[in-house]
Amino acid sequence: MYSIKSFENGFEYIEIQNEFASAKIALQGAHIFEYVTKRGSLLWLSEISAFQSGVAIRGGIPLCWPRFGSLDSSLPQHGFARTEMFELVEVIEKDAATTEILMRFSDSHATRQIWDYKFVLEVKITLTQELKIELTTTNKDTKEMMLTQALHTYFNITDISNITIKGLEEKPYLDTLTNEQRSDKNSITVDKEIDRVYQEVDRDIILIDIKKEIKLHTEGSSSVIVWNPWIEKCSKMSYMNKDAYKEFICIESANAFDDFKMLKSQKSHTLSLIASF
Ligand code: TA6
Repeated sequence: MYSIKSFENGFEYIEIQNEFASAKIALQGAHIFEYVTKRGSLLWLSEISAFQSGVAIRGGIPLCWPRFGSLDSSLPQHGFARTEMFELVEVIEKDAATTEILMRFSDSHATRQIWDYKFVLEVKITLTQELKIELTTTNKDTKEMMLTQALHTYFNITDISNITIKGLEEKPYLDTLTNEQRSDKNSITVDKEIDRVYQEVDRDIILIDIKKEIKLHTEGSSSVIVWNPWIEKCSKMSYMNKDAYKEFICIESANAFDDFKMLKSQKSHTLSLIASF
């Protein structure tokens, strides 16, 4: 079952419940900010996140689109999709344990003022014992489109000092804190700020927490960002308590930097993630 709900300020979200999972998805940004199964809550959400028009929710899976990062100074950091209102196209309850939600966002006069392209952006979220999110961009313009994007997922963890990320060993990455290109033969552990853009990613990633193991399978992507602000950066982040860095790790399935996509007119590209735990 599902229903459309809103906070006191009118901020709308869809609440979904089936035999395996429950979830909450904001219409703004098609932003899933809660996904819970009997094994626990997969996504981290800031205790002081805003839920207001034009402000990105802090946590869950923000959509970075049509840009990842801030290289394109004409667009907001991580693009504009995460603060735009999506249309709820349909909710399909495929069976007692599987719910599909389709949401859509198209260009407008306002979007063309900041990014002069005609497009359709569709988000399909499938909720069952695993979470699947598919982000499909269709270039409805006559000119070719360059796209960078990310599913900027905040994963709930027990303690940042006690996680291991496997699957990125030996992969080249840009350390955005030092602007160095590096690689590391070891699995990732975190004991300070980390902000890395990995390339040539071609296998599943496993996030090992003391209470669960999360498997990430991505299609349509060969780049991944690993981010935790640690103490100092966390204290400067909007809508984040000072100790929030202990509670989450971002592992972001992306088409970022060298993994950008060129879309010819009428062509589409889908970036998808299946997270299971
Ligand atoms: O994906 C990592 C990152 O680019 C970090 O550098 C940090 O800026 C984070 O995203 C959060 O960005 P936001 O715009 O959501 O505050």
